[in-house]
Amino acid sequence: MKLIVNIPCYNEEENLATVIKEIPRQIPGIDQVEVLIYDDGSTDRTVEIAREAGADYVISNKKNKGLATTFRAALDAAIERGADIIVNTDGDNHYDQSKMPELLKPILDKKADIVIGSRKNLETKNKNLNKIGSSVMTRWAGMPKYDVSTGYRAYSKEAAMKIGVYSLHTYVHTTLMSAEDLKLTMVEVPIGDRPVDRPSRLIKNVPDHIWKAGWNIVRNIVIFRPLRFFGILGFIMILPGLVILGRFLYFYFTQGGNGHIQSLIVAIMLIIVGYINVVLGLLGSSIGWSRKVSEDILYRVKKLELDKDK
Ligand SMILES: Nc1nc2c(ncn2[C@@H]2O[C@H](COP(=O)(O)OP(=O)(O)OP(=O)(O)O)[C@@H](O)[C@H]2O)c(=O)[nH]1
Ligand SMILES: [Mg+2]
Repeated sequence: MKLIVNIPCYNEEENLATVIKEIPRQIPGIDQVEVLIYDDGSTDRTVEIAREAGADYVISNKKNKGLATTFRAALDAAIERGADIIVNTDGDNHYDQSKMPELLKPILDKKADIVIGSRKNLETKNKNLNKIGSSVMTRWAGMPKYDVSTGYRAYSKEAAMKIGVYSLHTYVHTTLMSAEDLKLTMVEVPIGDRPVDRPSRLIKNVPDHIWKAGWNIVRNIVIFRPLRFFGILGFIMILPGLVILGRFLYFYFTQGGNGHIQSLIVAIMLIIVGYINVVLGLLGSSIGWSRKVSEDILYRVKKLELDKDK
């Protein structure tokens, strides 16, 4: 059983050595632990520090491609290098690497496909943003109430091969929605986190992050729950449209058909736009089925490639 610990990095020269050295190399149930650094075009000494601190693999992008894109590439790179389980952690020393055995246990016990390291009871830097993200994901995406923003997670090889990353910003929300869509089993375990005072590499400023992450969550709700999203919007318009139309018809038949033409126009507009939303939901749902087929084909191709290399 081989574990590969992935660390996506963008300018992490300050803390990366501490993180790599804290990763336990002996873990019960695991025969081999390796560390893979995916450097995303860092302009500081991240690559040299990674090598000096004992990383087994260092892969570099020529230029910065963003966390979500690099995360998917890092999962594939770990699978190609023979990982049976992949743990993702961050390069800023935010997470306690000694909690790794607890993070792995549910996968080793075959009780989970993905284990989420939860900071629920702890003080985190972006606590309020995380709470908002979590509540949107619970209410609108129908997700259980996880710590949705944590990067400290373990993935079984099968889960890592299957999950989709439908984002260009952060991978944390899209991967959970994809896992839920794929009916993978997710388990949360409490992990420690440490305060980090270096500026975030991901969050340029809070409004920019709310815009990018918020838009990303909405887009993923449209991808994974189109009928729910457009259906609710549609009915929010169709129902008042019908009430207003009923009122118009009442006056039409009781008061001889004069007046109230504005309410007729509003009612018809609401009903038409609402109907378009329901149709969009149905179309989105059909597109969702072809996405599932494409994901399944991609998974089978990856499996064939792996078997060929054996
Ligand atoms: N590959 C890649 N990694 C990045 C990028 N931006 C940030 N990272 C890495 O992703 C991880 C998380 O980034 P952070 O800067 O710690 O994000 P944060 O705002 O602290 O968010 P949390 O750690 O989740 O609280 C770190 O290991 C970063 O080095 C990027 O553009 N590309
Ligand atoms: Mg961080």
